Amino acid sequence: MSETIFTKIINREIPADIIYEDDLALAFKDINPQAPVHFLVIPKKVIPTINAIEPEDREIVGHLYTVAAKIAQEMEFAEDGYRAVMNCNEHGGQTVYHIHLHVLAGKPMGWPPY
Ligand code: DGP
Repeated sequence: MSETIFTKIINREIPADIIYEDDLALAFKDINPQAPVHFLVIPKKVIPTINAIEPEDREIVGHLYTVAAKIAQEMEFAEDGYRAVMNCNEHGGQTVYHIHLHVLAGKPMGWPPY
């Protein structure tokens, strides 16, 4: 599996503002925030895109949402609401090929997202 900058963040080879970590996942603030709150929840396992998710990854991928909701409760934006989204490949706007859940909050989100 090809590694990305997110592997370097997991391995503490480059700095990031890490807000949560467990055996399966890491969450850190996005370097280019698109909302008052914008962080990424990533699996420690390298999975390049949504298309590469295998059946055995179901627990890991589901866990990303559990982590997002836990942080939303802790940061007290769960009730107001938030956007949790994963981009896939070029048309999805993906730039880092290690799946990541964007969590955006702190203001009403627009829809459609373009
Ligand atoms: P996407 O376009 O969905 O692949 O989102 C990638 C996000 O990753 C983008 O919002 C910016 C963020 N990002 C890229 N490089 C870094 C980095 O080195 N540190 C942090 N904290 N975020 C990064």
